[in-house]
Amino acid sequence: MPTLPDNFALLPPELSSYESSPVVLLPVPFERTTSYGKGTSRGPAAIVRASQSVETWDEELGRESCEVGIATLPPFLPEAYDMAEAMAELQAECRRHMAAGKFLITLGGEHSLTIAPVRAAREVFGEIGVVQFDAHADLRAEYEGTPYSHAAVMRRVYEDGIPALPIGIRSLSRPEAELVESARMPVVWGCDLGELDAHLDDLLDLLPEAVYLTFDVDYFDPALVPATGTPEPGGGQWWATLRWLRRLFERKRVVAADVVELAPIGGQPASDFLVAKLVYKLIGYWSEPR
Ligand SMILES: [Mn+2]
Repeated sequence: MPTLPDNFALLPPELSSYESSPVVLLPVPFERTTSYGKGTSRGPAAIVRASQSVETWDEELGRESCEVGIATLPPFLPEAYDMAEAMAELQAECRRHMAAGKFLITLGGEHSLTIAPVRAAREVFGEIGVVQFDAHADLRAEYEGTPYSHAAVMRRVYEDGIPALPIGIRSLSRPEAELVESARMPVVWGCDLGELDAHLDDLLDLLPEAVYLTFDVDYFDPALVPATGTPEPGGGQWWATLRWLRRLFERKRVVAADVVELAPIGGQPASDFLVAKLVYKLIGYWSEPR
């Protein structure tokens, strides 16, 4: 069987070269601190593979979003064993592409990696906020001995002084709940997603103009995305989520994004396909005229 190019959506060279593409995908098959189900290291390859079956015509936007140009980089894995050093390596890699003017979408990998592109984005774009789609608050001071755990990533963002809007949260510990309360974080709980249309604009107004989007795919209901390490019932649905994402890209300058925590299940391609289509939708919304 001929091997497929490792290229998102099987785009021809004129639509996927690094030089000519404003959108750059960075696969980061990074998995070190996952605590329950494993397999996020196989996420990026599954997303790229599934993307090769996604229709490039977007019927909602009435165009082929890929015509903007989408480059897929080779997978990047930090070499350092130490988590702080590994994240610094990834941060430097992300900063390079952001500073080159690219819209960088990092494909995880586990959620711990998000701190690297967030810090890179702040270096390059200055004041930013973070919009977090997630089932879990990820606000632990540390988890299983490391402050760089996937379960602590938004705590690092918080301690960096970066405001966040967490959406879809339905799993957290008592200390995390107490931090949400004391820091008055504007959390959109999973059970309140049904009312988000009425509040999203007001919530986005709380953030700076430049926003980093981190999308943990366990945000979705596990009926839609079972292929993730720590699935939680009662998550987001497809069409409503796309509506909120489109609004986010209309209202804010989304400077970079990541899509993390897909842990593919062999023989069940639905999750992989959904996540690939989600990435394509982000590119479509990003490239809409504002
Ligand atoms: Mn998460």
